[in-house]
Amino acid sequence: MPNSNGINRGSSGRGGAGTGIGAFGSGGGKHSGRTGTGGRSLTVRLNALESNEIIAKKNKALFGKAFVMNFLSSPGSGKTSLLESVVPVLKSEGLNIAVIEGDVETDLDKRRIDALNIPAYQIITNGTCHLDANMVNTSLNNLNINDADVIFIENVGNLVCPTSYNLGEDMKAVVLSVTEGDDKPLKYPAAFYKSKVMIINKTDLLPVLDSDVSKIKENALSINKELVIFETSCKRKINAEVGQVRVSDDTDDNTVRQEVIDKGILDFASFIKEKTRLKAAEFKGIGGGIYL
Ligand SMILES: Nc1nc2c(ncn2[C@@H]2O[C@H](COP(=O)(O)OP(=O)(O)OP(=O)(O)O)[C@@H](O)[C@H]2O)c(=O)[nH]1
Ligand SMILES: [Mg+2]
Repeated sequence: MPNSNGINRGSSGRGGAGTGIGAFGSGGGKHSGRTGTGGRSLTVRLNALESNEIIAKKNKALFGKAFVMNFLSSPGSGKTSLLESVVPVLKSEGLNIAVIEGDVETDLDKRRIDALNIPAYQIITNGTCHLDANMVNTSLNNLNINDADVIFIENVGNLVCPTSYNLGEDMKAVVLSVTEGDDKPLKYPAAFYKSKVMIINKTDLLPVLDSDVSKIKENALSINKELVIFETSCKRKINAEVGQVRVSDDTDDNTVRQEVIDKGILDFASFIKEKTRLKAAEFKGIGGGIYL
């Protein structure tokens, strides 16, 4: 029922930082298993999330030394564009990268990643609004991650449902483009609460928008004060710096080329590189718990 402010909160409401249920609740959509009413549907959903946790742990073990980042965002904020921008920079650092793409329909995003000459696998969810651990587990039968230092998972474009599902990743990263409005962290808090990183994308469009980056940050940090924030443009070089990229098709050709690159992309690449180093050290048992 609506409260005195006219706000009708779902039954889950806000809770702690658990594995899904209770941590800002979760959305509807094809995942919710509402086959019954009241207690029965909640039981079905709890069982589904418990099973998901078990498979997520298996995925984490299978990922091995690779640092794994799970991208969340609404459709079109620039997740694939961000990968297209950051992967060549990471390749120039000698890192091996693999990508798992999640979409409701089509392999269009995978085809864009194929152009980067790195291993990629497309999960088509057939209408389901999020990836779950089992889908990712199955994808690992078809994707060679043996050499991977970094694995990016691009979740289905949706700021609600994917937040409930641990895929075995090391961290979630939420991408918010400036065209979406500065109120989105407040309206979709789970995505910001559960992420360690926020990427504010499409900053090249700021001159023609009334969006306020400082307000986006303030709202996001009010949900999660630990968020590490990057401001990026995948289309124009904002605060450009000279960096290096590797684009050769030949896996034995490590030639790098100097390019002018958006500073936010370079900063984000440095963050990934450092996390990858820490994850590998942790995996070898010399990290002393610094990573997690
Ligand atoms: N101006 C501008 N456009 C961008 C930027 N990043 C992405 N775009 C454009 O935004 C549109 C969507 O980008 P995608 O990378 O496909 O977004 P996505 O989040 O992967 O989309 P879904 O996978 O469908 O959820 C495309 O037309 C991109 O060219 C940016 O930094 N600036
Ligand atoms: Mg995409």
